[in-house]
Amino acid sequence: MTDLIAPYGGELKELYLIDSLAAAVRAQSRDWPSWDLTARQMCDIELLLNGAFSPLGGFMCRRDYDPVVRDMRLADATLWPIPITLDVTHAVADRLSEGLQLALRDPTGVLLAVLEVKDIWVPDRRLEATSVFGSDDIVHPGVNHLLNRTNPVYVGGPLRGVAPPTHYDFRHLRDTPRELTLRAAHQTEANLLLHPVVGMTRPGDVDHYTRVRCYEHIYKRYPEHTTALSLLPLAMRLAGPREALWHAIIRRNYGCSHFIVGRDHAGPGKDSRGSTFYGPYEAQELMRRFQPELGIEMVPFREMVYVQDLDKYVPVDETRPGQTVLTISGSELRRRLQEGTEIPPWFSYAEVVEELRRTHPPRHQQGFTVFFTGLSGAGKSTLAHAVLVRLLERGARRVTLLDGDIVRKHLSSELGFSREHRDLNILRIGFVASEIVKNGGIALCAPIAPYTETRRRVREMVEPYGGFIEVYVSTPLEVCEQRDRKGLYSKARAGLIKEFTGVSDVYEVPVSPEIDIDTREVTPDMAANEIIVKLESLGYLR
Ligand code: PPS
Repeated sequence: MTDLIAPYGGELKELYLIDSLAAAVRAQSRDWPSWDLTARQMCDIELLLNGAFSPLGGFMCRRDYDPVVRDMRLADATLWPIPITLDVTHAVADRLSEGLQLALRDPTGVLLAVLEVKDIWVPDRRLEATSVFGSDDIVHPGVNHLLNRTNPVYVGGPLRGVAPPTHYDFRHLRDTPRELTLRAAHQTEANLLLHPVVGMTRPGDVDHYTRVRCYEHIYKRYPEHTTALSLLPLAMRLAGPREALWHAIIRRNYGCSHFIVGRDHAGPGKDSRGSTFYGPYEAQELMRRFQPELGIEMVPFREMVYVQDLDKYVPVDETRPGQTVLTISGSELRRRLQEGTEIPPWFSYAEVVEELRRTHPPRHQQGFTVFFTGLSGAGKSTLAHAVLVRLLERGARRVTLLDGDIVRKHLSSELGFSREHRDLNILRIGFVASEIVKNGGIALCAPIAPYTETRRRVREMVEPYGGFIEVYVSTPLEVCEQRDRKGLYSKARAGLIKEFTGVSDVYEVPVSPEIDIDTREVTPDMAANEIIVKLESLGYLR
């Protein structure tokens, strides 16, 4: 036991109350304000409560948050690169004051922990983005989450844990830092930990069920008793170099002595100008600089490539001129999976490829959404119906039409046309469409959907499960107004309808829709054809 690695900060900060106190807190919590944790916060709280985020004892207050954002240091100067904060709405924050207890519940209402409120503030999230991520480009998933998804008010204070979040999946692979360190101590030969992140990873990533099944296959390839596999319910921020330091601290808390850092650790992909956010080995450089303070040794990995002549993988800078070097990038792999084309045996184990193929059927077996957007009277419903009929004529696919009017009757009957209500309406449509697509169906949606950001969110809800084809029905306002089939434009002009899109409310024109159709120029039949041809060329129909 003596060679166990000490937790970061010297002591494992497990924040759970003993059972009798937890029961008492649960009873008292009835009268306390309450907050239902978001998916991100569910991950953070699990790792705060089980000690993986030691030495943190709760969600950060400003005195820690400010120096962490600025200099990667807590108030007591301990190195800590990522803010761990609890973001809430103004409505909840207004009910809080210093010294109050805030009950933190999972999405089903189960009490997980209590936060003693010490600090409430509205952070400068743009400043946080530029400091932590080095950018405020919303193509960066971490920046996007921070600027568009994070609630406006932060609440800080120490936590007392009542119950750990419940997981029903892969229970045999979930360990707390204490359990994992003890296991390592008993199995002294075990020297490699496979520790995949299963909380929140990059949007569009392979889902965690598939990834864990792949890891289970890989794990079996290691000599027995040398390797452990355990899942880490972490919500990644994709902050590249800063994230590498954070992951190192967490791994140290799980008892690791060494930590492998690759070429682009926790990289967020390309920015909106097509360049990478961080330098190729920037994470390794930062790790090297702070290694003594982190107390965990980095094992740097260079980019590996397959050399055909040698039939083995070598670091890219050790290849010689004349050798045949083969690589398959992430996007190339996705392309091959989508098209059902070959994935060579040197790339991965057959059982892993098989696993990936099962969850990545070729596009013509995937579901997809055709999302029509445009002004009232632009022709969205007419086009959606024309496409519906084409798809039904072909047969073999299940199609659902979520027309604006139908949705407002059945799903959104209580909603009006304020920005907030329109957003709710569109997000409901997005939710239903994503469920349809997840199950291999086709969803045709035809709301006005006037806001770019909301349309983007719907795309993000659908794309993990299948295709998303945005059709901008670009019939100009004058023409829609002239047609005025429902007489709404004239009412809007007369001030009888408030917030009418195009007249007294904005319509943000799509910047890069997959298809743009102006109904002045084509008949509904021709337009439906164009859409069907596009779907065929993308591989969703054949
Ligand atoms: S939104 O913005 O996407 O939530 O709108 P949507 O659900 O598609 O509903 C649009 C239809 O509602 C009628 N209508 C209005 N439209 C825009 N602005 C205001 N204020 C409004 N009030 C009622 C209108 O008939 C729209 O139907 P379409 O089929 O688009 O013409």
